[in-house]
Amino acid sequence: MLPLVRTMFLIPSLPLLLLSVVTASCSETETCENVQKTCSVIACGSPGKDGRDGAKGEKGEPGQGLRGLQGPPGKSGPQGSPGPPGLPGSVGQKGDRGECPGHDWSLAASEREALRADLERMNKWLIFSLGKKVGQKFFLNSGEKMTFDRVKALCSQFQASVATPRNAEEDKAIHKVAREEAFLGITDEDTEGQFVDLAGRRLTYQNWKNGEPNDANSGEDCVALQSDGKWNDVSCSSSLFAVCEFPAN
Ligand code: MAN
Ligand code: CA
Ligand code: CA
Repeated sequence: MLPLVRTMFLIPSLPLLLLSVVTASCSETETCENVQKTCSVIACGSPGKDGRDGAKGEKGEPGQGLRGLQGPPGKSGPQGSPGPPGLPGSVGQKGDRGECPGHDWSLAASEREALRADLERMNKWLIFSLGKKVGQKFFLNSGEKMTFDRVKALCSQFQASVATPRNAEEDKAIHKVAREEAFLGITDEDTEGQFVDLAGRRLTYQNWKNGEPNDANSGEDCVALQSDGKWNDVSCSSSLFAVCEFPAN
C-alpha cells in the first residue's frame, strides 16, 4: 500500500493530497497499519476530536453488593380530614338548685295547707281511675302484656316491685287491678315446688286454684292471678299483664 500512496502523491489533486498527508505522517509506524486493518476510515496522524455520545444502553442487572442501611422515616403526611361526630355522652348529674335573689320562696301556712289538700285530692283521683290502695301499698297495672322478666324489669325501673299479695285484701286488690291474668311476684324457680316471693321469703298467704300448682310439662315456675281470682302456676315466658306495687302513705 505504501508504494501506491507514493504513486498517488505524484498526482496533485486535493483529496488525494489530504489523504497522502495523513498516510505519510504515519507511514513508517506499525501502529497506523494496525489501526487501518480494523478501521478503514480512521485518519492517521494527530488524534481526532471526540465523537458524539452513543445511544443510551439497556438498564443493567441489579447490583450484587450488600443492601444499604434503612434510611430514616419520611416526613409525616398532611393531616387527614376530621372524622364524624362521636356518640352523645351520658346524662350528667343534676345541677345545684338555682337561686333567685330577692325572691322569698317560703310559703305561708295557708298556702302549704292548700297545696297539701290539692295533692290529697289528686291522689284520690289517681287511685280511683288507675289503681287500688291497700294499707301501705298502691297497685298499678301498666296495661301491657309481657313476660315475667320484663314485668320485673318494668316494676324496678319505677322503684316498685311485682305485685305480691300478703293477705286476702291485697289479693283482691290485685285481682281488681289485673283485669285479666297478671303475674304475681312469686316463683319456684330456685327449688321446684317451693314457691317463695322475689326476696326468697316463704309465702304468708296462698290462693291456689284446685289442682294447682301442677308444674304442667315441667315448665311452670311463675304464678298467674287468673280472671276467676285464683292462682295457677304458669310458664314464666307467658305474656300477662304487668301489675306493680308501689309504696304509699
Ligand atoms: C291448664 C292446666 C294448668 C296449666 C295450663 C297451662 O290450664 O294444666 O295447670 O298451667 O294448662 O296452659
Ligand atoms: Ca315449677
Ligand atoms: Ca299450672
